[in-house]
Amino acid sequence: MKIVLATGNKGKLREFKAMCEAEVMAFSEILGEMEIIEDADTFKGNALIKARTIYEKLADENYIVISDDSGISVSLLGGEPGIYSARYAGVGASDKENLYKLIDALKEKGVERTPAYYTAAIAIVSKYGEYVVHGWMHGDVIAGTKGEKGFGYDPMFIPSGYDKTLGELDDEVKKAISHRGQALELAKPIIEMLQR
Ligand code: ITT
Repeated sequence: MKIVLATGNKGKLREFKAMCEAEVMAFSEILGEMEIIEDADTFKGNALIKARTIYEKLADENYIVISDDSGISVSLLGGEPGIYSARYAGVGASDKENLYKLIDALKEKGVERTPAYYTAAIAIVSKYGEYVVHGWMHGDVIAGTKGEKGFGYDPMFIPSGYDKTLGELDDEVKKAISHRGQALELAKPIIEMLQR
């Protein structure tokens, strides 16, 4: 069984490749680039849409498809941007545009630092059926950026128990505590079972 990642996000791909012991490839290596409409109202729903779409396009029972739908939620903003994290500054917005839109939203509220959390839903689709697991990472967002590591909202996110942003902390730290890392720990036994 071959593992295919149903994501076009380079930051996610890099993290998955670093965290998975098994060999994984991006769907684009087989199918080329493709736009998938993510119109569900939950992380779980959107993760399933992505994994199902790629599994159906591959049309080969020898594949296990894994997707990740994720985002950041700020309590002060009623959970925004949440499932809209990738298009917070508009459809097709870059990571930087989304990041600065969130910084502006905090500045408008007059806060320098406020609680937030990341969510990741990982969906696994194979000939044996569908599974979804979740992971979370809590911390604070700041109204500015520090560091260049990670991707997306990482330069403004300080995980609980740390005094630096994910833009400053090493990849190994993020790998151990991240929403994606937590979800993948739950996904690993399922993937191993499907490969037997
Ligand atoms: P795929 O759907 O192709 O996987 P995407 O970027 O559209 O890629 P999502 O719809 O799941 O992915 O949106 C997730 C957004 O949330 C992403 O664009 C980032 O801005 C942000 N995000 C998720 N995980 C993150 C992380 O670990 N660090 C920083 N930002 C993250």
